[in-house]
Amino acid sequence: MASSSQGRILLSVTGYNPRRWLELLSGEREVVLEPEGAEDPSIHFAVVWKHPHGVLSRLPNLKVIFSVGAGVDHIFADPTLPDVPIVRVVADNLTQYMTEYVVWRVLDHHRQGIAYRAQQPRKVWFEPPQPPATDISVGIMGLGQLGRASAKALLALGYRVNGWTRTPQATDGVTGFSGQDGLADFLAATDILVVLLPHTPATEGIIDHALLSGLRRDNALGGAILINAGRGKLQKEADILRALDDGTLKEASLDVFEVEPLPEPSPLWTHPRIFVTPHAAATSDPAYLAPPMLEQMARFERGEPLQNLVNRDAGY
Ligand code: NDP
Ligand code: OXD
Repeated sequence: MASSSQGRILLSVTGYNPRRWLELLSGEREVVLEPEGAEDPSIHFAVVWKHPHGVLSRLPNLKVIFSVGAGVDHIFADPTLPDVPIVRVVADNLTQYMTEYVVWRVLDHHRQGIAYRAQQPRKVWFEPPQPPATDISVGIMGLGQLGRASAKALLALGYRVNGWTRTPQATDGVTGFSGQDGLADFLAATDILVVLLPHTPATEGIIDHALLSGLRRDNALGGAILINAGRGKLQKEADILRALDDGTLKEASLDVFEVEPLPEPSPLWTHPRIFVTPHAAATSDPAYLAPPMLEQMARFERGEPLQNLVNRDAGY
């Protein structure tokens, strides 16, 4: 039940219908749906996804920004972003979705899903080479909340797993590499590349032809595979197409794109060796994410520390 002493929430979501967020958040607090609420001094919290730039800096008493997603590049894109703490999503439900996506895409490429889907309409009865998971190395760029859980699931299936991070990390069973110095060795030991990095100035455009050329293609799968569920701005799509055409890459699964929704004329839609999903690897389900967000607001008002804070310097 909303009380007048509580800070109000500005809900600013673009790209999808905010109705469920509105219903759930307003069960406990007063919520103002942007574009209402400009300059409202009683708004202390903003819950945002791709908010219009400028709306946050006009709130005189804004205390905390909550991202409805794990990624916060959509928040840092605002050049007028006020200097208040930013909380991002870390939730079992989201992690579960991403783990399912990664395992699904790795298994599908490994078990020749693309080849079989091409064979079936032609009624071809042919079994391509089938290496065991233990002969395949999956390299995960970004071993954070989502990368670590995906690594654990892949290890349980028998894959060898490498991880690449900004700072050195130790994850059970994962061979770790970090920084620019570790990148070439990480790629050279990787057959299937899974990208779960945030989009920051340091990672923008990192998935280019030169990087893909570093992957191990003389491998049990007959070529290197790319799976990107991090952000579209990490990848150079023209380079991915070139890499598929010149044999640098065998296949790719892409959930995220330089421009979203993926424009209708994009050749990625129809490439026979690319599997496209519409930024759906791990959906933010308000039924799971709104309650902990409200709990954090209550904790903050009791003077307790916020959890899952974004590091502004690192940009994620
Ligand atoms: P975390 O912040 O928990 O982890 C980020 C990881 O990336 C860390 O391991 C970090 O390294 C690493 N990293 C960051 N910058 C660099 C760099 N410059 N060089 C090397 N490694 C780097 O994020 P999550 O795991 O929660 O989420 C990752 C991303 O997944 C999100 O930012 C978002 O973009 C994307 N996402 C996509 C979804 C979808 O549906 N497609 C859904 C949810 C998230 P270190 O360990 O050293 O800090
Ligand atoms: C996220 C996303 O960042 O859905 O959570 O992309």
